[in-house]
Amino acid sequence: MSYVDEVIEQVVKQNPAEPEFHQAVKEVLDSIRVVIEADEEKFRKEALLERLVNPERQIKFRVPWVDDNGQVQVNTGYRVQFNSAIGPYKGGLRLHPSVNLGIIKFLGFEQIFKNSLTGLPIGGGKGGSDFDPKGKSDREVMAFCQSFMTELCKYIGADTDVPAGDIGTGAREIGYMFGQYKRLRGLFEGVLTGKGLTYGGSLARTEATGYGLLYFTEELLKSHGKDIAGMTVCISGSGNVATYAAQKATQLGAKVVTVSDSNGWVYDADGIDIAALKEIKEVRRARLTEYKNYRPNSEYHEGRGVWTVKCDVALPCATQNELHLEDAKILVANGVTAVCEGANMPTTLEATEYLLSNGILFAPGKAANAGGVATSALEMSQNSERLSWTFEEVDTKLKQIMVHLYHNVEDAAKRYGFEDNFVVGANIAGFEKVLDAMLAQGIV
Ligand code: NDP
Ligand code: 2IT
Repeated sequence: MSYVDEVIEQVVKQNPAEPEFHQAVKEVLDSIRVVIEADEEKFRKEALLERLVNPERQIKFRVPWVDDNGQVQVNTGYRVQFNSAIGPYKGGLRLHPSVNLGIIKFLGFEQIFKNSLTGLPIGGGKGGSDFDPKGKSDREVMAFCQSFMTELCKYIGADTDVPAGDIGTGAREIGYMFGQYKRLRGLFEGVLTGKGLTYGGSLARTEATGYGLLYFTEELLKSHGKDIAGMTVCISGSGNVATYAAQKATQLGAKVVTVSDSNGWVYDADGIDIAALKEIKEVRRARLTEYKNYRPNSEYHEGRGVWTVKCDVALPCATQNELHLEDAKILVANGVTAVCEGANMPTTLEATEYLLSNGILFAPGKAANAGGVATSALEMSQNSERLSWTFEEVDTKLKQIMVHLYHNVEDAAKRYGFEDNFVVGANIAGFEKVLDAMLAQGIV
């Protein structure tokens, strides 16, 4: 059996009940097969792949907190410090009831290659908890965040591991966590990114993942002789990534006709009203059912359905495995040109294969959504030099990073004979730098 297949089999056997982690490992190892097989015996002897798929460290801890009724609640906290070959661990914290070790490991594994692709010195990590911020009071969220950080603060630091936001973790949660870290460790340092602007946050970090997704998509289309202006775009999700993807797509002259949440989805033929979306989601923390009050001509539908709407560009921006094979078939039948992932691993392996084999321009999340973590690294730089850059400075750097990233991925795919396969291109380009650093640093 080939070394790659051996390690895939081992991962499945040694980590049962972690299907998302298996999925992420299979996709990456399949893509880098050509690199490994060029020198298989050397890599096998070095146990290079075993070292790649085993986190350097994984921390699991109890998070007790008191709810508004005086009842003690207990959640589970995680931080997986996956790979520090090219820099301190970097990656978000997900707060969602579906969180378990396998989900955090898949996200941490993806983050290794994504962070490498940004060209910046950041390693891969991820964390979170099965705590659900939805429907909780601000005091309950604060109580959870303080308890979570009371344990997490032992393992992180501005030069060791720098967490940030992800699903369920926004500016409010980062603020409470930063406050508690500072109080416990006595350090005002860039230990978290996505901070508020008055205490070390970076301008444009809020917008960065969505904006970066559109800079990438625009460059991808441009390189294929197409212009995003005038195109119809379907977006799933209505959180941080979806909102700023919708905003930038609209600014670039495209028309965004859908957004969604875990209950249902909105179709607005005239183009999503970004101001209304922000007020509903960011200010009022309400549900998308409210959107109709702002735009009476729009439609609200219960359940899934975003991918049934005819579009030129599809941007899944909600969560993993939200775009299935049936959805891919409808998108192709409706003449979609590009599918670019704002979320992490939103497209199932079968759907990805279907899109690729039908000649759709498909951009995997680790490339297309890297603008968020890239801007986090820019926030770390600003914190280190104790300066803050203007919105334009950060946004210009973000755009340069995404355009460069696109061409790097495109070149890597071409170099190995997989032209226009950006899955292979992203995995190889991300892996090459990590591989070089791991080999140089010896057996650690
Ligand atoms: P938010 O919490 O701001 O928004 C998440 C959105 O996705 C909400 O609309 C939410 O709906 C929806 N959603 C979450 N879980 C599910 C589910 N199981 N089924 C259907 N819909 C769901 O998160 P972000 O926008 O920050 O993150 C979205 C995706 O982008 C994630 O995959 C994340 O890992 C990825 N990402 C985020 C980055 C960032 O900088 N924030 C950077 C790179 C990637 P509801 O409100 O109903 O739960
Ligand atoms: O998936 C991701 O890249 C993020 N949630 C952002 C991580 C970060 O450190 O900004």
